[in-house]
Amino acid sequence: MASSPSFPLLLFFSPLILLTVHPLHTPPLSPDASALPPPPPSCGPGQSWAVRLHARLNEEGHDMDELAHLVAVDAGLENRGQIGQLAGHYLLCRGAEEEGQRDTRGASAAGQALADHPYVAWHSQELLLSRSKRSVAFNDPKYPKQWHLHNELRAGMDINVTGVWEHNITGAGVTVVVVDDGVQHTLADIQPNYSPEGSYDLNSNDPDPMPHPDARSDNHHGTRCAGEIAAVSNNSFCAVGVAYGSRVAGIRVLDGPLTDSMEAVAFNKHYQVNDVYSCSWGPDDDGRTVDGPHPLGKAALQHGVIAGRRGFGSIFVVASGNGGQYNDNCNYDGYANSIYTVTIGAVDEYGRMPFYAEECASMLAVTFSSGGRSLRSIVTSDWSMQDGTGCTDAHTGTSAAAPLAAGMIALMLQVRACLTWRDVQHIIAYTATQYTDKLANWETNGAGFHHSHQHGFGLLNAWRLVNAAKVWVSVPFLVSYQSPVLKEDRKILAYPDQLVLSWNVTAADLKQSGMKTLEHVSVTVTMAHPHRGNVEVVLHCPSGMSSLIGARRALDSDTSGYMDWTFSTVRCWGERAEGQYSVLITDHTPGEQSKSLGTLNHWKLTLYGSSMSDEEVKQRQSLVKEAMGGQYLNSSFSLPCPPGLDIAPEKVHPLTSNSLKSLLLLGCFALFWSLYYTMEVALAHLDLRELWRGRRSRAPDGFQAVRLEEGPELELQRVVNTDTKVPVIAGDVTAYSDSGKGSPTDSD
Ligand SMILES: [Ca+2]
Ligand SMILES: [Ca+2]
Ligand SMILES: [Ca+2]
Ligand SMILES: [Ca+2]
Repeated sequence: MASSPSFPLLLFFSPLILLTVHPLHTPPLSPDASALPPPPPSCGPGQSWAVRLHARLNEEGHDMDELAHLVAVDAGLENRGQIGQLAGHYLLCRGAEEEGQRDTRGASAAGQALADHPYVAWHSQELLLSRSKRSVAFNDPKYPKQWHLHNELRAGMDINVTGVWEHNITGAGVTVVVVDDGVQHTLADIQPNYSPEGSYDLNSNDPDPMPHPDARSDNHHGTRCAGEIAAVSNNSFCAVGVAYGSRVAGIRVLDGPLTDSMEAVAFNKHYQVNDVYSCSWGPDDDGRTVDGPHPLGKAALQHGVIAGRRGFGSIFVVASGNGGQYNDNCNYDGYANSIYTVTIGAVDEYGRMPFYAEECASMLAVTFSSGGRSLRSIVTSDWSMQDGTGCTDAHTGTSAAAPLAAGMIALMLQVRACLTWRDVQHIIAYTATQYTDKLANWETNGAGFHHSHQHGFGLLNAWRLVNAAKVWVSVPFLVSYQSPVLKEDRKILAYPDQLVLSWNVTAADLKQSGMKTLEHVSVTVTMAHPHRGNVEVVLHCPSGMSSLIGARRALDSDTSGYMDWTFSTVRCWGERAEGQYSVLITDHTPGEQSKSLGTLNHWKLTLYGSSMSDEEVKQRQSLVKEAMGGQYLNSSFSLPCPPGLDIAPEKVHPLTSNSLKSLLLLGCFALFWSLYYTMEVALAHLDLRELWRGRRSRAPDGFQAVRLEEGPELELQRVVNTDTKVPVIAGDVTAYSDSGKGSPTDSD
């Protein structure tokens, strides 16, 4: 604090320093600029007067600066020059020589002199104005540590959300559901925002997704994700969620054996209540698994985007996976590959790709999470069971990234509730930001979108997402084009040679669907190879944009090749659909340059897109760019929203084993009761009544037993017998292992 006494002095003299230094260091731009030094902004509280000179003086041809000087001298003040761009307005200050002798008498004398002065039309002694920065301040003790919301250390390395909150956009009216190992909804940071209507427990088949204590004390995962999304603000407890005004629900499904049918139920659970499904889990990230949703899960994802959210479509957010250290790649993860999901990867607090992060061609965007040992992790809620305290600063992995994206999508849906599931993906592609990271191989596609396998379209930016959402008109409906299954039975050539497959999509091919521009492009392949991790598959779109859809994976020594595995890419987003597509397949098996070890049996190409022309893509790009100033958020601007479909209430499936049992019991009970009642009426006048009363007294017990069997809600039971696992949709299901417990995508 040694410098503190000199600080006010420095401030005081700074105008004089400016006055003398300025001409020396800045060559005058014009004679005018050199004549008048810039006026200092202020001369201390209560020590300045703003005056306006009579306009007629100017009209009479007087030099206003000179007159202002005369006025200042008459009032015992100093002229500090014209105020900004206001002609005839001057700032007059009490002189430096009066420092230390200032008193109110001197001040009032100056005021009186100005009041009496013939040149002065108006004057005012300036008072300090109380103005607060429009920055959000919370009393939550861990908010200062939530760098992903406001990174003071590294500018730009946060989700840029505070400006959105200042516009009172906090996710109000939107429900995000965390599909995970439960949500401890009794926590102070969760309870006020908890949505029991959107919640369910599929592991215990009851409506309450409360996590269960477990041997490893790790069923904290869902609660941590829920806190990132909707932790309550300003409650003096722990942290703040990205969408702290949204509601958060929980579907408990990861704490026990997971089946395809359970997954299917989870993806559509309460889908008129839940808007966004946050899924921070997926197949094993071991660098050799090729798996994704099975037939029922796939059907449920598809049904969710058609019927969820009154037909606008459920938004499924999935984490790209944590297998980075095993060379894993999210193109081998069917949840990430799916066109129905928003695939989100992670970057650390520097924006760099962390060791655990997976990359792929279907990555839509990235957001923040943990990094190396010395880097900060995500501060969020925690369960308070077992070792938990209700608050943690150690949430990690792509698990922590996906909920941040889900929260940002909730903010978008508040400003525009009728965004479809595809609008959300489009807006992410249009607004995610590109930046420098040495691991990112950015490429700009034919429609002007930048994409990297590591960072998708870039870093999610809440401000940009919400401003674009505000002006976004829904894209035309989804259309697709599928090539025939192309039988090849060709040898996969060894590096540096390659097997080249191509398919030309003509204008006539697209005429029926009306597709003009692309969204996802998928390639489904069946190939035989003794070590499939050595095979590399690259797709070239007509523009020449390349996607590494099948990356090499050193640990994947599987000998069965691929059975109808669908790889997908978002890298041709917005490009023209028409033209020639090529698939380049290379065998990188070391030392086998001369041999052909594998065979490509057959493949097909699927294009997804819409009738949007490339002109319209450009128009939307400039509209989004134009909206980034925030002018639409500031104004009362709003686009009309269609009402959405009237979707029938969720079907309760009557023919599950549990419900059949209940029905049977209910039937038996009804039969018994009617028999009893008939007999009682018949025997009413007989003396045997006492005997029957004895039986009747047990009836309430019987009744209660039936009530318990009925339960509060009949659920689709998980199918235990695998023989009954009938695919409800035909077609491409990859060779899959029996689904075990999905792995939460923590990095630890
Ligand atoms: Ca429960
Ligand atoms: Ca809080
Ligand atoms: Ca993975
Ligand atoms: Ca996806």
